[in-house]
Amino acid sequence: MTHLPADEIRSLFSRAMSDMYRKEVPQYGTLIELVRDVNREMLAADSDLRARMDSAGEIARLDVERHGAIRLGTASELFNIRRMFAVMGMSPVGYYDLSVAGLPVHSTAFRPVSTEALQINPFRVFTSLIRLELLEDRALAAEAEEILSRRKIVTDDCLALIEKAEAQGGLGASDAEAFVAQALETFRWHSEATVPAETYERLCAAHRLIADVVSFRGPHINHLTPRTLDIDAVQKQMPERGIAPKAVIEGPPRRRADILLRQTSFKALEERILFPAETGTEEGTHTARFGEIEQRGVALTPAGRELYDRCLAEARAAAAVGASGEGAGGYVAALDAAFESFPDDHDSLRRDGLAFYRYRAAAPLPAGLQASPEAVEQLLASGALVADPQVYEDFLPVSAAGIFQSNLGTDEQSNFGESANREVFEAALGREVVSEMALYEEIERESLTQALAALAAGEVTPA
Ligand code: OOG
Ligand code: NI
Repeated sequence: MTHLPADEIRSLFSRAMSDMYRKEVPQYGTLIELVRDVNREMLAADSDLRARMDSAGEIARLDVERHGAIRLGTASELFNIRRMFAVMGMSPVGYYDLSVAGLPVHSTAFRPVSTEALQINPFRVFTSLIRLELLEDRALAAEAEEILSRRKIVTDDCLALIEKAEAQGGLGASDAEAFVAQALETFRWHSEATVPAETYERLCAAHRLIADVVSFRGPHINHLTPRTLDIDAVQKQMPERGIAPKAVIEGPPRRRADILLRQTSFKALEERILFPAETGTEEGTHTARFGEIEQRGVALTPAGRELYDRCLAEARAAAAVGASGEGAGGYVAALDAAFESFPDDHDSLRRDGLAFYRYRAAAPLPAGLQASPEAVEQLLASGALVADPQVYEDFLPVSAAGIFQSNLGTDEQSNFGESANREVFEAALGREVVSEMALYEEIERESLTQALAALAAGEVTPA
């Protein structure tokens, strides 16, 4: 039997998710249109950018590129979600400890890992697991655990299809369609809480994230984020379309050679929900779902990341010192100043070993040059070899914490103490998380080997 490729199942799923979220949160549709308009203008105005993205195989993915986020309650939920995403060719990449930012969760990102799969559709889901063990109120933690033990977030039909996919190594077209429809159910919004208002209030008092997970039937998708080529332009135009963004853009400052990830969000909606009551239901409100945009730049090596973390810490410390009345402008100035020492062109980033690239053969080997690793600089200078920046496909814990905080509806800062626990997370997941650095490194190494072989053999892939 022929299987539908996992990459295609992922594309179907990400489209279905986007359609569902557009109906649930109309502002998301507005944001998608704004991002599409800005991207089109950018690509029309900058033919170099267009040509570069086109030959790197990155134009097609831009229009469909999204990431979403969900929050889970138990180890077995994480286990089954991992199996569900595997059917769509998505693996857990990276471990993010958010307890450092006062949040009772740890997370991973499910995403495709190969260059080809990323070019088809890089759909990612930032997935957090709440950590009831960090709650001081042990009785409440036990109550939350009991409530969670009663819910089933994956439908029986979906589980059956996951098992079938695991047994057969994939799904046929009609099974894949049924799987997508069933999987979507897991992420749907439910306006009926499963707990009485009084329980919800106590969960909120422990932490709003805990209430968001424990009080509902399933892990509603809480945002879907399109990728823009100019986040400053989108941020500026958001108010014109009736959307109010948070004050500062998370991540690195605006640069000529974009690095990592810049993100901004609009505040969570206050939504009407119904609590079960002794007689009938009782009305209340909950804030969980929001909108976000992002701009992605080049992935950094461990050395580049260390430099990034240092610059960011410097900017945050400087902005905190001079914070009185300066607002977002003060932070932006501090950020620009702190990143002055960070090289801002791709040749320097590459030569200094700060960022990851993907190599390709672009023109025949010039006479007198060897297709060897020692000749890389000359081959690049001659145009025979091209180094495309590898897009950063992952997330940033400090930025994620900022996004979480701005959307909890309060600026609550709990102190859970730093307590990463990757072993517990991986035990729940049922496998180890993939190292993102190892992935970028392998893509760089493999692409260079292949490009040199192509040059040596006289096979040049036309751009
Ligand atoms: C996830 C927040 C993190 C990002 O883009 O860094 C995130 C959440 O609120 O569940 O989505
Ligand atoms: Ni996000």
